Amino acid sequence: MVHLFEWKWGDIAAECERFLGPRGFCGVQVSPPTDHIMSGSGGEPMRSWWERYQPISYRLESRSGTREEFIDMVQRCNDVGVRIYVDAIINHMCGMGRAGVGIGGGEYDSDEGYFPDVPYDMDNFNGCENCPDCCCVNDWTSHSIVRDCRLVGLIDLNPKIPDTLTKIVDYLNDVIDIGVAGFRVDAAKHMWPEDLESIQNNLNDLNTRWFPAGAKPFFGLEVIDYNQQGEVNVHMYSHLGLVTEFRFCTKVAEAVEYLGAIEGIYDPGWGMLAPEEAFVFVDNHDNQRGHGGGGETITHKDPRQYKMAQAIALGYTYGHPRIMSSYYFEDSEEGPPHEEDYTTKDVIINEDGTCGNGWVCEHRWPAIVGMAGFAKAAKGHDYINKLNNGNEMAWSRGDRAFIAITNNGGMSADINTGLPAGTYCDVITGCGTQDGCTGKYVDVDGSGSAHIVIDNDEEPMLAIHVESLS
Ligand code: AAO
Repeated sequence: MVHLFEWKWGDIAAECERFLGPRGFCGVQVSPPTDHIMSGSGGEPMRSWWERYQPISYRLESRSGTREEFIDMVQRCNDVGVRIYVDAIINHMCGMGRAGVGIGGGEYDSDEGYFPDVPYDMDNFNGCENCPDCCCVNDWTSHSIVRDCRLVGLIDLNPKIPDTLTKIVDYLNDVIDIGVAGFRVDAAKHMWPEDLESIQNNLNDLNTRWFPAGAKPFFGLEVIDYNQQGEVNVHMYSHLGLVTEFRFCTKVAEAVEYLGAIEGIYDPGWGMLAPEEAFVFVDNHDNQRGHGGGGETITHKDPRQYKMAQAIALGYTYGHPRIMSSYYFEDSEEGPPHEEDYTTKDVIINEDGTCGNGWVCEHRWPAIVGMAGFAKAAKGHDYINKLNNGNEMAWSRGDRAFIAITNNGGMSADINTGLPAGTYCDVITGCGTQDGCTGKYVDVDGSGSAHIVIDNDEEPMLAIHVESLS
C-alpha cells in the first residue's frame, strides 16, 4: 500500500492506471476526503497540511477534489486492481474556537457544536466537564481523558450517542458504497475500542462490483504506543484490525545502522504487536515532520538510508508495509505544493519516471518499487537467514525471493539463495522499468548458489525473486 499524501483525486486515478496497477501495488491510502477548515487565522500557517485533520462535515469536497472526482478515482483505481483506503477522521471535528465556512462550503462553529451539514449539534459531542480546563488530553495515563477529552483541542465526538454513531456510520457507508476497500482510522487511540466495534458492526459489505459478496472493509487503526507504563496500548485494538506499530520506525532505523539488528525487529519484550497484527512503515506523514513523535525516523531526506530502510520493511517479515509518498517541505507545517491561490499543484511525471512540481514520489524510486514487487512475490513465505556478519546480511523468503544488504561499502560473496536455478534480474538496479531488466543479472546455479556483488554504496542491496527471472 502507498500513502499518496495530499495528492489530488485526478492525479491518484492517473497514477493507478499508469503506474500502481501495472507494478502490482495493492492499494492507496488517500488524504481525508471530507470538507475541512482552511488554516491561516491568528498567525497560524496558511493552508497547512493539517487542516484536513479538522473535518467540518462529511461532504466529499476537499483540497484533493470534488465528490465526482473522488468517485471517478475510486472506480478507475478499482478497475486496475488498486484499492482505495480512506483516512477517516471520526474521533473529532475541528478545533475549539473555530467558525466559518469549509473548503467545500459547509458552515461551522465549533464552540456552538454547529455543523449543519452533517448535521451535528452540541449533543453529539463529549461534554468537557470531566476534562482538565474543559480542554485537552493532558494525562496520557487516564484512559478516559485520552478518549473523551479534546486531542489538541479538537472537539470530541461521542459515538455512544446513537445519533453520532449513525452519522459516522453513514459517512463510512457512503464511501464504502462508492467502492473504497477500507480505512485508516485517525486517532483510534482516542476512541474507545467498543465504540469502534459498534461502528464496524453497522458497516455495509464492500461494493460487489469489485469485491466478493460479503467482503468487509479493511481497518488500519492509528495507535501510537511506545510502551509507556499505564498508557493506552496497541493490544487493546488488535481485535479490530491491523494496528499501527510506531516502534517499527525506530527498529528499522536501528537496523539500517547495524544490520544485525534486523532479526530483532519484532521485540515482544517491548510490547510490540505480533507480525500479522502490525501495520508498519519507515515513516508516516506525522513523524517525517516531527509530529506525533519523530526523532529517530528515517525519511526521503536521507535517500541512502531510506532505500535501505524500505528494503528491510518490504523484504523482512514483520507487519503489513505501507510506503510513504511525500512532497518536499522545509517547514513542518507547510501544506502541499500549491499555486498562488493555494490550490494543490498537479503531480507531473518527468521523462525519467521521477515526479516534478515538488512531489517526492518515493514509491517511484526504482529501488523501492523493485522491493514492492519483492514483497508481493515473497508474501507468506518464511524468512531464512543466509548470512549475518553484523553489517552484512542476506536472507531468503522460502524459495521465492532473496536479498543481500551491506553496510561495509560493498560486498562480493558466493551465497546460497535458496532459489531455483536461472538468470534473475536484480530489482534494486533495474527491473522496475517497463523495458525489462536494465540492471544487474544474477545467475543462480542448480544448487541455489550465486555470486553476489554489491558495488554501489548509495544503494547497498541486491534483491531477486521468482517474478524477476529474466
Ligand atoms: C492543529 C494545530 C494545534 C491546534 C489544533 C486544533 O497544530 O496547535 O491545537 O490544530 O486547532 C494533525 C497535526 C496537529 C493538528 C491536527 C489538526 O499533527 O498538529 O493540530 O492535525 O489539524 C497524538 C495522537 C495521534 C495524532 C498525533 C499527532 O495520539 O492520534 O498526536 N496523530 C493523528 C494524525 C495527525 C493529526 C491527528 C491525529 C488529529 O496522524 O496528523 O494531527 O486528527 C505521544 C503519544 C501519542 C501522541 C504524541 C503526540 O507520543 O503517545 O499518542 O500522538 O505524543 O502528541 C516519545 C514518547 C511517546 C510520545 C512521543 C511524542 O516517543 O515515548 O509516547 O515522544 O511526544
